[in-house]
Amino acid sequence: MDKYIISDIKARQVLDSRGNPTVEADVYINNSVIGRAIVPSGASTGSGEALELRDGDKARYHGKGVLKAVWNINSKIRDVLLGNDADPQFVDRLMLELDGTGNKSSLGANAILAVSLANAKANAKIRKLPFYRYVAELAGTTEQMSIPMPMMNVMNGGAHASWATDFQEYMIIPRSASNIAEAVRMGSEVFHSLKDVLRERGYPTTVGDEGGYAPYVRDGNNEPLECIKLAIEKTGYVLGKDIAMAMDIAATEFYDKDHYVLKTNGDWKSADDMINWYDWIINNYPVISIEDGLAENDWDGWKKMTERFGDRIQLVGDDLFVTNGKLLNRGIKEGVANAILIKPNQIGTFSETIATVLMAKRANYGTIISHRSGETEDVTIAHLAVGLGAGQIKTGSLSRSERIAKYNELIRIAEKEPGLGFKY
Ligand code: 2PG
Ligand code: MG
Repeated sequence: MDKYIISDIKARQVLDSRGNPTVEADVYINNSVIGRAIVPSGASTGSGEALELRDGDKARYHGKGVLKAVWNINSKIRDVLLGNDADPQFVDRLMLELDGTGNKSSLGANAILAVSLANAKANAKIRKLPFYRYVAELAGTTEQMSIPMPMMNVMNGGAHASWATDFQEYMIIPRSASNIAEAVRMGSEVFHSLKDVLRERGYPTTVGDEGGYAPYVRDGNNEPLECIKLAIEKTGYVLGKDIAMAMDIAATEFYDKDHYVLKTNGDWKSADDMINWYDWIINNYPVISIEDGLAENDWDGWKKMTERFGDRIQLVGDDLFVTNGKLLNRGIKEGVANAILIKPNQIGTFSETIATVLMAKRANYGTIISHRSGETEDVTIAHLAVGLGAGQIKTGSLSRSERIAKYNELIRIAEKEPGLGFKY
């Protein structure tokens, strides 16, 4: 057996797609290969997420610098890992022990994840495997590998677009596509038709953080659904059959103690009101997936919502589960949600991310590997989605290169692996 030893680690501060600092790490194995990873950053974050360490020095980057996290890598983490076996599980365990907190607040989840992913990628490289294949071997999912069906976020609202709408994401799912190139083409065509639909209504076509259009629509939260419907039909696709819709409500963002307060018009809504609203939506539009329809602490509401729609549509827990095995386990036991959004930086290590995906799969929960609203050119999530056979990916609109980079990587992977298709 070859021995794979960590021979060097180097981290630096770089920028994400919003122009905020984030952590990039390089991990060297056997003085020969380097794995590199950049950590993304969320805006609508769940309270249970692992801690993203920021400097808080108001004089630099408005307090958002990550030099402490970078220093933690270049000193503490490097000291512990250098000369050690590069096995990802082992490396992640060493970092968790060094951190010693429940939420990675000592070293920072951004520091830990950058090293964790960079190390995993270096492991793949030294074995001369594409990263998705290495992930599959490690997770035991080689037989389940597939190309993920994308959920494309063509209209942005909420915290990603200065509250143009209360609902955060309006997505399209090109479900009749037979391969990823076709899915991307369908998505791009609808995205451009949507531009015409919005122009006809006199709306600007500037985009939000994830590259979707973000107009302050006149008719509130339902109008984007109507615009997208028109765009799908205008492009010549059959609504629902060729292209379905999905939403991320991100309801935690407008939850206040025990009710929901819409920021666009001040309306108060109970969980029941929200559930009835979704009922109307899924009866009028081909919405087949709703993420964070209720807030992360509204477990009673979530239970009702799952009882009501759980066998009709996909109900995705994002802020609710924060990629955390303990919270997912509670969801499975209590019959809450039927799918989980997977964001490596919510939990903070490569191995814990894999464990959560495997737990969800065992419980027959849908799995969607996801970007963050603050992204980078790093395409690791495309590989995770393929290798783990997650089935679905959420990586933004059909504009802005940090989003497109993941679609482009999926096109390359599919070309290399003609035997892999959608398993969705
Ligand atoms: C979400 C994500 C990604 P953020 O809520 O699902 O779309 O947003 O990264 O801001 O949490
Ligand atoms: Mg979400």
